[in-house]
Amino acid sequence: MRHIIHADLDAFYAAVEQLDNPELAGKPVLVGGRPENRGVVATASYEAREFGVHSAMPMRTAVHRCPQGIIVTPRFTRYREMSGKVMAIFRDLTHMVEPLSLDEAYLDITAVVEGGQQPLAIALDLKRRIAEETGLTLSVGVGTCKSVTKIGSDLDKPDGLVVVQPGDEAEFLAPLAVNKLYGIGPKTAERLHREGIETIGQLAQQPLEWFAKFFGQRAISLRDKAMGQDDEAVHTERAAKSLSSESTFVNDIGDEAELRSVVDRKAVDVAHQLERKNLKGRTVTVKLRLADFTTFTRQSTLPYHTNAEEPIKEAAWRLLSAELEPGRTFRLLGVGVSNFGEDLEAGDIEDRQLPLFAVDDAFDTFTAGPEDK
Ligand code: TTP
Ligand code: MG
Repeated sequence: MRHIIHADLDAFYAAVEQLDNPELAGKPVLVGGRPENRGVVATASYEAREFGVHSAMPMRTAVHRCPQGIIVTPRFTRYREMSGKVMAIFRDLTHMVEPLSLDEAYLDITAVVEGGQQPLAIALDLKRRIAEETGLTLSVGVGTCKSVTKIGSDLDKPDGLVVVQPGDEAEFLAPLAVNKLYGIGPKTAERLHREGIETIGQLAQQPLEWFAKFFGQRAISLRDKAMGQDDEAVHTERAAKSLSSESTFVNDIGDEAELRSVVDRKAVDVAHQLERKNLKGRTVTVKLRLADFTTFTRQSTLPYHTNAEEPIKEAAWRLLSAELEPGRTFRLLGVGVSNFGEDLEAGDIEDRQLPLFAVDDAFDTFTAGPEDK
């Protein structure tokens, strides 16, 4: 049997701001872009959440709901630094840590439990260390599988602690709404409601054939999760799946020539990283942050794997130039390469003679999303 902790810091960006500026302690803090720049809320302190403010809300709406809210511009470098301290404390407890974002991780504590410590004592000790050594508060879910602990850490926030004893998983999940299950978004929840299924317990009672019809490929995995029996391991030290290089500018850049030279530098940097690691990739991604902190990525897949500078530069520039608009300025620019592999027939020289782009361009957009997610 596994013993797992899911740990997630409370109101992370806002908590760091309150920690660094004691005048903000106990006050409604809105971290994000300015309302006049059409900024969005990255996160809000719990004092501000009482007014109905939440992540990804336009700052204009947030200010309307919570006029006394204090707007703070995000400081990503500082958040990354604090995240490093927190993850180091996690790794001091167990080397089996799977970070999910800057403020969130799964910890496999099986060995610690087998060494004689109680899961509850381990969790309390972890919360205390985080508080004492960083000044932040941590919410923790403890249990025998990932899906249960992830729900647990969220249930009693802030400063939460939920321990689900072995054997109690299904009973713990049963009364909760289906949308709490990882993998069930609003659309699936709506489809389930139409079938009369509101709770995880009602879902777990359905026969396997029903799951297969309703969820297709995901049937087994979702059934296991609904029953509190998912068998997913905590994945540590994943091999790098992408390499990237990014810069945040002191002054936002809008000038085309200047942007082009930044893209070229970032592309060369990534190409060198690939070469040093003896890797080639097919997918080129640019990451962009606008003046209002809206952050998004655009990507394009090459018809072959490469670590050559030119095709990466060209692909990145093509993606960025499609995003240029009069008056639009950029605060951050990054270039990444992923989708690693090797083409048997294509050497570096042949690479350059192949057509540059395939058609399966894809993109995803998120607003002031958590970094590195
Ligand atoms: P979360 O852990 O989702 O949120 P949180 O830590 O602020 O609050 P909670 O107590 O509910 O855990 O995300 C961590 C950080 O990621 C958050 O502080 C800010 C950032 N973030 C965004 O920038 N945009 C978003 O839409 C979300 C959800 C988070
Ligand atoms: Mg959090």
